[in-house]
Amino acid sequence: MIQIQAFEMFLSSPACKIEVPERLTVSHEALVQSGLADRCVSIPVREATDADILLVHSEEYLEAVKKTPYMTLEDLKEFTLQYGDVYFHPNIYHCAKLAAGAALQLVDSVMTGKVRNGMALVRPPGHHSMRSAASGFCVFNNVAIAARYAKQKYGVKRVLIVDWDIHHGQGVQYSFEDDPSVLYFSWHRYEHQKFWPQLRESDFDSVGKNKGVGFNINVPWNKVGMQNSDYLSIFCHLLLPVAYEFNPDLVLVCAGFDSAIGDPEGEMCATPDIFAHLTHLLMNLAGGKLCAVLEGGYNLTSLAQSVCQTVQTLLGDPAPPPANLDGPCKSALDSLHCVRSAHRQYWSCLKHAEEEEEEKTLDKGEEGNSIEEKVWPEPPKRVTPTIRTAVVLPDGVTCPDGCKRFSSSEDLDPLIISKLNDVSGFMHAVLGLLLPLAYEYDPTLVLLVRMSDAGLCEIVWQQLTGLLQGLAQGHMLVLMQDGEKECVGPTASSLLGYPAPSLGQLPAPLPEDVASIESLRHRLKADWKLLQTTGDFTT
Ligand code: X5A
Ligand code: ZN
Repeated sequence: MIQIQAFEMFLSSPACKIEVPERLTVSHEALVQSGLADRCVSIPVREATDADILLVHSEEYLEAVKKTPYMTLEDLKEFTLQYGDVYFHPNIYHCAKLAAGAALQLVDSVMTGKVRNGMALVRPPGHHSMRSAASGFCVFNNVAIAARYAKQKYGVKRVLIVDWDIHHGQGVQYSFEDDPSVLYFSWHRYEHQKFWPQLRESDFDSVGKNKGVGFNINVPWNKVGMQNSDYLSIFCHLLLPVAYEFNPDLVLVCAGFDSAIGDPEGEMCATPDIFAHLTHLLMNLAGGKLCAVLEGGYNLTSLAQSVCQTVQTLLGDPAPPPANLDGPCKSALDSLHCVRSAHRQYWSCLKHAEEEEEEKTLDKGEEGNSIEEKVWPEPPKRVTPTIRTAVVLPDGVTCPDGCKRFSSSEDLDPLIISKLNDVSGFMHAVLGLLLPLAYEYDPTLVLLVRMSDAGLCEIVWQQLTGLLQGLAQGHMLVLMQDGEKECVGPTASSLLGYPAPSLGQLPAPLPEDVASIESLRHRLKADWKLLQTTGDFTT
């Protein structure tokens, strides 16, 4: 689902050099050129109403912004000066209402089941704007408004906001700081508070307040040049375990692509194809209900490629193999370690996280990854298989809809994937051990064997199959035993790309399971860099 909000009129030369209308036109053009636009349902945009905007912003602020279309350029300039890094054009109030309204239309479409998921391509962006202030190119907080709206209109109990934009969405943080029903996760260029917006409260120790304590997760990047491995490590060892424990009813993504290579603001080195994986990994949460809303992204080439990667994954196409997963850098591991330590008291999946050492010295002058390389290959051409799923079935088992039936041959010798019976322990092993290992191994085929005595409930099995489809370009072979006939349907559903049902709020994993998983992780982490969770080899 795509919504384009493209009109914009700068008088002569743009006041802002990077947050430009071309961001939307190149993104849309790339979606059209790649054939992706045709496969999306277009949802009409609407203006957010005053009531919508007031879900997050103050009446005084809304009234002030309302006056901007009638101001003289002089007055506009002066109005702008009270805020940081934002530009008011006579038309921006209108555009900002449409940007927020587009996010709400997307929420409506996903919550009513009109579409499974979607992306709203909007500007101005939203995540920096606060209750009574514009900031960082943002006027209204599109995603924060969408979260409150979903709670109010659909009774959504828990909303996960994943902010993968390279700036800290301080506006989102402030909106939900003391609200345990909205989990806000943000990673952002920080450089020990040297990078905009240079806030003390963007650091890892801002964990939320009052009832919302534990529900604000900040991952500060203290170096530029972060790469695919750094992003994937944070997902496997922090965001995903916490997200599964939180069990959201809806996932909103502050989808800024200034976290991709080539971006002049972010100066990071993650390639556009990483967004296929970030998206994929979130798609089995909340029964697949995911709304991505564009935030930043200022390198037009990188932006357009990243948007396509995200949309193609939302459409269900297999993800390309992620480029250069050679392990996280020291600085990323230090950040990961700090966040896990700060949150271990709030999340049972992090209970085992190593405690913060007394005087951990960060960044001993070690160089981060090089940012010299600003040229990157075009992401590999992604395929849409004509037949997505084939099944080989014994007689008497009906072929699930949407699958192609193959005739069966001889018996197959099954392999054991895991003996863990406890759901939390199992998910802990999948997210913290199996996924990072598998990503680093980069298989060409995933062979998944279901043992009849595995004791895995169907939903966990579907989660596993769903998550592993991010590997090997989705090439997966599932072997099942005779006694598992009732699981053919759920398995096929997952292979066909239907999101797995939610697991419910996960209890703490059994200590003995955690202990065995952790000891295995420790044994393997010397050889498998994506298994590391700290920069210190000995812990
Ligand atoms: C949405 C977004 C960036 C503001 C940068 C100001 N804003 N220096 O990416
Ligand atoms: Zn940004």
